[in-house]
Amino acid sequence: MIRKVPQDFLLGAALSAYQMEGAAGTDGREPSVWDAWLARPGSGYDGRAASDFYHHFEEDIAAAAAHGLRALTLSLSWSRILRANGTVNPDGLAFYDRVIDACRAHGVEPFVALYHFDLPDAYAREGWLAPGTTEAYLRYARVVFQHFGDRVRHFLTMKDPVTEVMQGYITGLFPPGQHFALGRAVRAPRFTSRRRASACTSILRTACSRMTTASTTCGSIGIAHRAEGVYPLRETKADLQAARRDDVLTNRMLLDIVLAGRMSLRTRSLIGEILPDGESFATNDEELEVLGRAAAALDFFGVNYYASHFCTKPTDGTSRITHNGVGERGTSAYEIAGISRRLSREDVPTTDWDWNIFPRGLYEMLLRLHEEYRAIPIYVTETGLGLHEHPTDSVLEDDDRIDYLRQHLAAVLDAMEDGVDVRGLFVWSLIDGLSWTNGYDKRYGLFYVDYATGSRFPKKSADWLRDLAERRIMLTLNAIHTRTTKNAPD
Ligand code: BGP
Repeated sequence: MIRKVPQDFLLGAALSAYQMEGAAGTDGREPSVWDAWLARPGSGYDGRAASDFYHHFEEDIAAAAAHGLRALTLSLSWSRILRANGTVNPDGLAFYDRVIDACRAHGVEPFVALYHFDLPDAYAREGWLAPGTTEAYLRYARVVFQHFGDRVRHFLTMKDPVTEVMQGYITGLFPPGQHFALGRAVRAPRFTSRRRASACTSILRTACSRMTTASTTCGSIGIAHRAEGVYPLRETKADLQAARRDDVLTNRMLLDIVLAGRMSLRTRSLIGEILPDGESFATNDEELEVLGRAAAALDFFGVNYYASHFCTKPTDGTSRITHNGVGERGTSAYEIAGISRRLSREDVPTTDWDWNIFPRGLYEMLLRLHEEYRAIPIYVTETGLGLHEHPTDSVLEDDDRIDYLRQHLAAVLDAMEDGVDVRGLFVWSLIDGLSWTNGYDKRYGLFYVDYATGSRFPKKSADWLRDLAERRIMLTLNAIHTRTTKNAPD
């Protein structure tokens, strides 16, 4: 089947500061929580050098442009820009000036995320649960908007807070490394969303209104969430309940807050079901007013999508997580008492890291956002496939990645045909980089990075994307996304 990709559909790729920049102690960058986290005994890898984007950004951005990519999402490192003592580091701003100038020189639109997991270490103690952290974030946001607002047209306040919260408070795989702290997992995103969203929006608007002239346009502001399908493993009452409970924690709560600016009664009742005894959950009028204003002011929504999840009833009252961090298929386990146990389905292929490859989940999530929340422009801000890769003479035939991208782009085109306003797709990732919980052996890049020498070369997927960007025509298999199962049904 031949699919046409609209000319104005943005094809891009994504990067993040901590995973790619390296140069951890260079030009006054202060420590982030990830420096300390990966320095703990037995961690096995760290982000000190990463892909050295810091010294290779010109080459990387030029290569992206030469492969037809018209946009990049990149995150800024907060601890490069604002010091713990509250002063601005001019060298940090100067680095990102050079990056943004390189994007503009190559005709690549930068989508700039203020934050992608790398909290400055100065706020490690209570993290996002401490009011001081959000105050500091707002000071940082003000500096960023005032400095870059005249050149950057798209900002993201944050990438993927749900992953940060789930891994930080449930699985213990991210800092602060807590396990099964459900009360905190529910409080953290709500608390930070409220302040962050409202204040960022108003700061950006003020900065923009001051700068908007005949020759500049006011920037748009969005947020990206990992929004993945959560399905019952079987159509039984118990599995449906497990899927609903899993979904409220990983999708529904945040989608309600960010897109609707309130939590429906159904959402609140589901949160009540999963909270442990003694943990309360209440919203007040002030919070609802702020959330409502922030949701109405959101200009676009970013969807990060990698996999979907199939849920069944937990086996007993014990939570268990076994992380497959090395890519040995079939070694992972995920079960949260009182919520769900995630399993694979025989008919759904998985990656070496046990992630279900399920493009229909992306199609159905896009439809869900469109049908259940307000119509808002959507970008798929991350999607991609992690692989073990071993090139021969600077050639890497990553056909599995091409298949993955083809199927997921087809899912997006299907959703667009069904009325969803999707404006573009960013492949995770432009270059190979650090995978937070898997190190450097799980590669996602369109461009291969030799970590020993810093050299890069395009993989077959980069050439495939260049061809797609030029011809705007793609071959796909037939009917892979037929909408048969409702996502996390009520
Ligand atoms: C997303 C993160 C990305 C990236 C991706 C792949 O949640 O926002 O930064 O890491 O997941 O995940 P992983 O590296 O664990 O395979």
